[in-house]
Amino acid sequence: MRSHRIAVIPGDGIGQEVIEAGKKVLSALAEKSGDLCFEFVDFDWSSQRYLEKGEYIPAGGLDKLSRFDAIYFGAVGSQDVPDHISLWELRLAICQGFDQYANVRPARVLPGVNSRLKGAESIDWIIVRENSEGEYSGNGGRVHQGFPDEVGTEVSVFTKKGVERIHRFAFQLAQSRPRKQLTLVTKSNAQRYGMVLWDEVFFEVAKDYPDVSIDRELVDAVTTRMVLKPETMDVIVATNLHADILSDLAAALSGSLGIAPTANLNPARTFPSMFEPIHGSAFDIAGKGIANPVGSFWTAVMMLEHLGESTAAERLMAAIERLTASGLQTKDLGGTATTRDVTQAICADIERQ
Ligand code: GGG
Repeated sequence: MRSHRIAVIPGDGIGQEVIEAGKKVLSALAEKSGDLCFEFVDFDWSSQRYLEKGEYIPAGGLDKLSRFDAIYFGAVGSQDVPDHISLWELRLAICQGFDQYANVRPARVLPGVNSRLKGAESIDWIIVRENSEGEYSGNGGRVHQGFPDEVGTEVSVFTKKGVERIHRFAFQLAQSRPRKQLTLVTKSNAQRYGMVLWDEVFFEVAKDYPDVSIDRELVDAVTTRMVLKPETMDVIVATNLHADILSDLAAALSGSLGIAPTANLNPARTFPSMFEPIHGSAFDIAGKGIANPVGSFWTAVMMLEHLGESTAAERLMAAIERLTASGLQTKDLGGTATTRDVTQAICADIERQ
């Protein structure tokens, strides 16, 4: 029996609902396989906890988390806590604390899903988001607060080490795909220091991967290319902020933010990696039972792949595709199904296979 210890952090809003659904699906998969099991340990780290106890992660929390095989995360964000506190105290504390520098975001139109974009069937991208530095370095400050000459700075930091490792990761990922194509996203026309280093290191690393075809696109231009020529891209590497924005666009073009998954990888495996749907806490629909759990199921597929459970990952992905093809879809995809309907359907499918 292969057993995996999974730390579960549902977090805020619909994170609670979709991660509960994901656990059910993973348990159904384990039960069906007979030789696989998951030990889920729940953590109540959330904005609710912050409001009650003044902290998202308790003392020693990251140390405890470091002993798990993977982390299954929901969402963070609350109307009652400023966003810069919730994001930095929970999601970024884990991503940066565990050096999960490679954030991987696939985008594809699943069977039966309608995109508003003509030609969207050709979307088959993986966006690689630098996940440890850049615009999210936390380097800045505020002085003269409350006075007319108040100043706020937010300084992006690009280190050669940080840039090289994410480009290398993106090249290796592109190399593993049939089209072997990698697009560098940049803004080095306007930002002439960090972004120029970002570009220079990319072209240096490219020499080690001659079989990968490359191109370079400014971040503003790449948005139009994603809409007008989606078939021309494969793997896309972008900075922390640029990739965050582009992946929301990619998810919307693929049908809905509700289906998009993410892996926050520590490729060296010195710490556990963290898997989460791209969407946030969506408090406008939280508690209504209508959130789309497909993003958390696809996220579970990425977690299974990372855990070396490729057969289970393929089985789950096939079940997700049968589900979307069946037309049983939540409101974000134009349907009327609830989170529970979709979860029950996929568990039943896994049981039948
Ligand atoms: N599951 C993703 C999530 O909760 N995201 C919250 C968020 O605000 N993310 C912004 C970011 O990571 O840049």
